[in-house]
Amino acid sequence: MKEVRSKADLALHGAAPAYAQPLHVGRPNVGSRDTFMRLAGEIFDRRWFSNNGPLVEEFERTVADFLGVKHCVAMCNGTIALEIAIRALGLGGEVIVPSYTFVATAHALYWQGITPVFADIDPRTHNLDPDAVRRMITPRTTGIIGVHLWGRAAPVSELQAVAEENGLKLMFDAAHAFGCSYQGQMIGKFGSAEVLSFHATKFFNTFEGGAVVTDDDDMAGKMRLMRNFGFAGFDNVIHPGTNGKMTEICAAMGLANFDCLEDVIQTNEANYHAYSLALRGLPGVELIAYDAASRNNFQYVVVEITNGSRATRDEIVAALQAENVLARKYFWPGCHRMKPYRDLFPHAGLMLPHTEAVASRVIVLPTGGDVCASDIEFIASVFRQLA
Ligand code: T4K
Repeated sequence: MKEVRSKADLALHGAAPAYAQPLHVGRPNVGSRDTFMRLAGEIFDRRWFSNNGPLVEEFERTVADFLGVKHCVAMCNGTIALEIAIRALGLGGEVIVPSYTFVATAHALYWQGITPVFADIDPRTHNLDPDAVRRMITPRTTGIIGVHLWGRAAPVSELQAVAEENGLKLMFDAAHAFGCSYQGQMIGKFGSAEVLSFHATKFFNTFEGGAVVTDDDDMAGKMRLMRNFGFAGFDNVIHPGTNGKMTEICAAMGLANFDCLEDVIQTNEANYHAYSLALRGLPGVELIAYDAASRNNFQYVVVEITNGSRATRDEIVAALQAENVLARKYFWPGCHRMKPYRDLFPHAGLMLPHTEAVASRVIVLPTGGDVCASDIEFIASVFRQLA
């Protein structure tokens, strides 16, 4: 890494970028390579690569025990896991979701002919606002999907109350929240089901992967059928289905990564505190807080740029990217402004003022094992020069 330069020298103004190789948001966390290689060797020896192999079964038990849930149904990715959970739960018509989320939450509904109806968020938590959810309920509404954005729990109890009062089903997109807790309980226990993503960029990865966790025996049974074309034994299809299976090599990665969960949290938490110190006191630069009473995985370092800053969010992102620090504007511009949903609801923004404001303020910064103290100091220096 180069020495910190003056504002005039920022790469934006023609100097070479500080990093020859990009510093990414979402670098995969890697656990025990020895465990992975050993398990990969066993896969070759067994010649059993997919279709509910022994490693997938072990992985499912490990995840279910870790979260304290009855069932973990492992899948090929979080998006398919969402789609299958949505079908198994019997959602249809309209389902209320936040717009401020990764687009997969909305796509998983729309792809199945269900209308995602976007409700606004609480600007403090970036999660669904239960009152905004109430306002979006119509006679066609069948359910609510809460998202635990950044691993911070959605308002689970309040959303449960809204669902019960209105006869709606409730499930959660917990793609960011593996290893996090809410009121003393691991996320994974809430609603009818929760959906995890184990994508490479997530706190915990299986290269690609996902799972639905639930205490509901009936739903788990249906999802096991659905992820394997509805097969119940050779030649016997008893349910419509798709191919949502997790492979053995992905389960091996998951088992190898389990050994390092706590180490990753420690690294992420240390980075988070280093960012917090380095950015402290900068006007208009606010690092989002994690609730000290909950377990967090600290996978996302999320900064909001507010009016006090001299530079806009986009100017800061451009300056960082020019230095090869690939900071991200997650989840800009909000699902409702993406073409498929803009076409569906051209004026949705009128109902989503907090979503629009937050989406225009957020920068997500690199963290994980690839990021060291001097990187954080450099990134903070870019903020200091601009903000
Ligand atoms: N619900 C929510 C709330 C989600 O956030 C997501 C996924 C889902 C559902 C769906 O789950 P999956 O079907 O994905 O399991 C990334 C991820 O692709 C996506 O999984 C994730 N959310 C989202 C928040 O972030 P992009 O478009 O930013 O990905 P990409 O390819 O730009 O990768 C981000 C950075 O990570 C890159 O700068 C490079 C780095 N990277 C990426 C990969 C894949 C690596 O260093 N190594 C790698 O192998 O969406």
